[in-house]
Amino acid sequence: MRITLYGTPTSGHTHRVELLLEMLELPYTYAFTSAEARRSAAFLRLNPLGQIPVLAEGETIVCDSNAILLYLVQRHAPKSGWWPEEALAQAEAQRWFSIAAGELKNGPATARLIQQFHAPGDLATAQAIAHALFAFMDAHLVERRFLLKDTPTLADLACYSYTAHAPEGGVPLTDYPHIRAWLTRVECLPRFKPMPGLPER
Ligand SMILES: N[C@@H](CCC(=O)N[C@@H](CS)C(=O)NCC(=O)O)C(=O)O
Repeated sequence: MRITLYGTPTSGHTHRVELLLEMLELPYTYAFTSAEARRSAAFLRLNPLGQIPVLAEGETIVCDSNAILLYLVQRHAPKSGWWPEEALAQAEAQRWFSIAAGELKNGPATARLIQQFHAPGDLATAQAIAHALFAFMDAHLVERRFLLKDTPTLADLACYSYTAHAPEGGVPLTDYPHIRAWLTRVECLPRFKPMPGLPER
């Protein structure tokens, strides 16, 4: 069944889904969905929250980036290791999904929206949330190659894009060597595709 991904190239939420589609080698059509298009009646029928990304596969519609990641793996690559099988590892992966939708969104993603795209908001607060998260992540990655273990999982894809692009929100990664090494490991995975404008670090 043909897959369509609704999103924009500069949305980190969309990018994490693109990464997985590329890495699973699933063919898909990209439907560019501008901010105006997200408010159209046709798009609101797909996602009443008016948010990208949305994934359509035949009659199946899945909204929310992390939900889409899980759907794609369970539907197309259930034994691939992208989502762990053991109970505690699943809980840890879910924790990183929550961090991606919480601290990562409210910190680096929001700082980037304010600084790069002139969205309203409190830049200093978003940057402070980002630094608190990155201090935790950097310590977490001292003894790990990836967020859960030694092989990549959906937790890494959910957290990659907005971490790599944090400098666009005035949050440099200079003080976080283990995060930088982890970003490079993700970028070395087969079929990795960058989000446009990947900052130097
Ligand atoms: N929890 C959602 C959040 C998605 C989200 O915030 N998307 C932004 C773009 S990155 C959006 O569509 N915002 C509404 C808009 O810009 O009109 C997810 O993970 O997919």
